[in-house]
This record gives sequence, C-alpha cells and structure tokens, in this order.
Amino acid sequence: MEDWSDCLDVAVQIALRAGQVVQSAVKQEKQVSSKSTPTDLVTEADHQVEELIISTLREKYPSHRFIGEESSAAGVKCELTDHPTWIIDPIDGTCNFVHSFPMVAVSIGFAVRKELELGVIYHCFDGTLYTARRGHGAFCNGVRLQVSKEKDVSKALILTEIGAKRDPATLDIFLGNMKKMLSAPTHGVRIIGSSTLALSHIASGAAEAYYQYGLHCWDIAAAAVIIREAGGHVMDTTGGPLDLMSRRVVAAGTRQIADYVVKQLQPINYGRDDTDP
Ligand code: 2AM
Ligand code: CA
Ligand code: CA
Ligand code: CA
Repeated sequence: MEDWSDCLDVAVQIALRAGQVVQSAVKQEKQVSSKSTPTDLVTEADHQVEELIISTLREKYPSHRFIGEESSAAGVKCELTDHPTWIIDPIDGTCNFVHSFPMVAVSIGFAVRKELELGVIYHCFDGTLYTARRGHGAFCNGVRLQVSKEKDVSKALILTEIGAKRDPATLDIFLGNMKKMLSAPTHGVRIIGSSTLALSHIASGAAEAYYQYGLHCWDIAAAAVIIREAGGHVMDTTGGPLDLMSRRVVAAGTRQIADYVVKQLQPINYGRDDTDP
C-alpha cells in the first residue's frame, strides 16, 4: 500500500518554487487578459506557474495524470479517473494577484482512485505552508492544524467567495445567501478573494464555515484533504458527500454549523467541471 509521502515532499518543494515565481511576478508589470467574462482574469504568471508545476511533476511521475486550471481553459479535458491525478491551481486569487492584494496561493492536490490523498497550499505573500496527507494530519508550517469546535452559529465567522459571473440573477441569490448568513446572526461574513486560502482558514480554526458556488475542482482538492485532516467537514451544498466536479462546496469545523449553513443556502447553478467544454 503506497503511502504517498514521497509525493507530498515533492509537491511541497514544487509549491515553494512556484510561490517564489509568484512572489517575483507580483512586483513586476502584469500582462492581464480575460477569459469567460471581463472579470475572469488570467495573467502570464498563471500560465507560467502552471507549466512549471505540471512539467516538473510530469518529469518525476510520467504515468500520473494532471488537471490544471489553465490547461483546462486551453481545452485539456478535466477528468478524474482512478489513475493517480494531480489537481493544480497555479495562482488562486488571480484578481488579488493583479492588484497585489496579499491573498494569493498555489494549490496542489493529489487523488488516487478518485480519493483525495494529499494537499499542499502555499500562501505566496506571508509564506504560510499548509500540508496534509490522508490519515496523517494537517499542518501549517509544521504545526498541527485543528478546526474550530464552535457549534453555535451565532458565534461563527463565515467565509464565501463570488466568482466572475455577476449577472443579476446570480447576484440576487448570492446576496440572499449572504443576508441569511449575516442575519443568523453570525459574527460576520468575509470574502477574501482566494477560495483555497479561505478554506485554509477553516482548517486552522480561524473561521467556522465556508460555502461557495462556482468554484472548481482545483479550488477544493488540496484544501479538502487539509480540512478533513484537521478534523473538519467538507461536503456538497445539499449536505451530501462532496463531488469534486460539482462546482459547489460547504466546509465547516463542526457538523452542527455545516448543517445550519446547508439549510440556509439557495443554490446557484453552474455546469460541472467534467462536462464543461
Ligand atoms: P482563481 O483566482 O483561481 O480564478 C474569488 O474569485 C475566488 O473564487 C478565487 O479563489 C477564484 O479562483 C475562485 N473562482 C474562480 N472562478 C470562479 C467562479 N466562476 N465562481 C466562483 N469562484 C471562482
Ligand atoms: Ca481563474
Ligand atoms: Ca482558484
Ligand atoms: Ca487560478
């Protein structure tokens, strides 16, 4: 039975190298263009970092498969099979990166037989490294992570994100969901512009719950392992098991807070990662 610890070490080294590239790119003039909508940004650095991560991993593990945000955007099929598969977000928080807003991460997840085994998230601005291996705990710069044990939603800090889709119907549901979270009442709701860092805050216990519609498998893969290994819950927005390709997620420190969030949410419909062109 493989324990994938070598793969974790390799992923950490690559995430740190990728983080260095992001750190130097953030200080330079950025070449920004847009993808699906004018607010869906991509830069030269997104492509460069994804290429660096995938080519380095492919050289080391030629039989492995790869899913990456920018490769998918370029038409590579986003498909999770039983094969060992790396799931990569080269720059999570591209809009933040463009503004030098200090919430930008590199995210590398790894699944085998469709089960998430490893997660590495590197916060490029403060150098925080989140790591986890299934069954072996989650760590932040080597210190064990533990989710919040809070069960009372009125004491919860809730995180969410809004993607590039900003049509009136999407915004109405988004704001309706946010209103429910604010009026619970909770301690507050935050949007930091990086799904993977928001999810890392659930793993570290800095916030109690996270929900999002429209995110992608590369936004959740690494973070899901890290949260579960920190004792937390990651699930579908209906409360059922997480479907990595479904573009929706609820994560929480406790089942009680997860259940509360699930009950409140009105869904926003997106396609699936594995059927989108
Ligand atoms: P990205 O920066 O890698 O594109 C805020 O936009 C956060 O949501 C970021 O983590 C962003 O990832 C992610 N995101 C990207 N596309 C999204 C979408 N269509 N809907 C919701 N979130 C999205
Ligand atoms: Ca993007
Ligand atoms: Ca992302
Ligand atoms: Ca990205």
